[in-house]
Amino acid sequence: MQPSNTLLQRLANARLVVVFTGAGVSAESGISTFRSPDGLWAKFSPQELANVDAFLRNPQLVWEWYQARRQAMTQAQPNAGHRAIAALETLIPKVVVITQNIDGLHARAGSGDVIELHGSALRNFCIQCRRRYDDPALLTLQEVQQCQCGGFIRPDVVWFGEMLPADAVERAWQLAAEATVLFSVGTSSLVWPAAELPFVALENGGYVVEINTETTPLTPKAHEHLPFPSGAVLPEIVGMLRTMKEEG
Ligand code: BV8
Ligand code: ZN
Repeated sequence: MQPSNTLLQRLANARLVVVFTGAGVSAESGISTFRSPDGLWAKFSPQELANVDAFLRNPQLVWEWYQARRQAMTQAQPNAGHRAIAALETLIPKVVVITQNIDGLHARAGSGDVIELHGSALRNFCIQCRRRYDDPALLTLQEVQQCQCGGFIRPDVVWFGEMLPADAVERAWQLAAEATVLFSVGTSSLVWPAAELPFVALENGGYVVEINTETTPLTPKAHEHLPFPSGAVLPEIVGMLRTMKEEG
């Protein structure tokens, strides 16, 4: 599982490291990914649930799906991979996490700069007047709730067919273009436009390292593919980088 000398050298001299993550980085926290055999989409297709038409057609069903997922997220703990990503901040001048995940685990692990490209399951808003409903008590109610205006209250996540938050997109694409090293961790690299980020880094001279137990459409283009669980390989990389820095 040895990270290459090239990677360690690049990290030792890096100004900016971007860590782009997907559901795989939370798998070792016990949170289901989307495409694994027992994954979320094995039971339901995204078309049925993670889109606004599904919500309007059956708000209670979609609300219950998110309540079940949020329950798992709030009960889960950040894993060694999340913590290693947070520890990178002590070794590299600037580290930014750009995540597709909605579980909030990077922030809970201590990462100080997290861009949530697809929103957060820990926040809600009214589908009609867009009023925010961030009261944590809402996350435990099994019945979908209605706003005073009569609109249904929905999770603050980006559904299929919806635009990503413009400010998050602008900053994420800028950072990917400036990154000395971009890690792509635990993502199938299939959902766009997020999946474009590693290619933005590649086009701008960034060193792209994919950490994924499987291969993905990014694998052939990445500089390195580390086919190991993120919770094992990230602590290894951070440990070796720390030793390098201490030895000067
Ligand atoms: C938009 C939030 C339009 C909600 C999510 C045809 C071609 C190209 C694009 C499209 C197309 N048809 C439609 C589109 C667009 C569509 C899209 O990309 N569809 C895909 C399915 C083809 N995209 C959209 O709709 C986006 N919006 O395009 O807007 C528009 C344009 C203009 C104007 C108006 C509108 C919005 C997409 C966002 C959807 N929301 N999530 C929620 O979570 O409920 S998507 C969701 O799935 C994630 O956020 C993530 O982005 C995506 C992929 O999941 P991953 O995170 O990668 O997880 P996955 O399970 O797939 O993979 C896990 C990986 O980890 C695996 O590879 C596994 O091997 C690995 N792994 C597992 N364990 C470990 C591990 N690796 C390391 N260690 C381990 N331990
Ligand atoms: Zn409302």
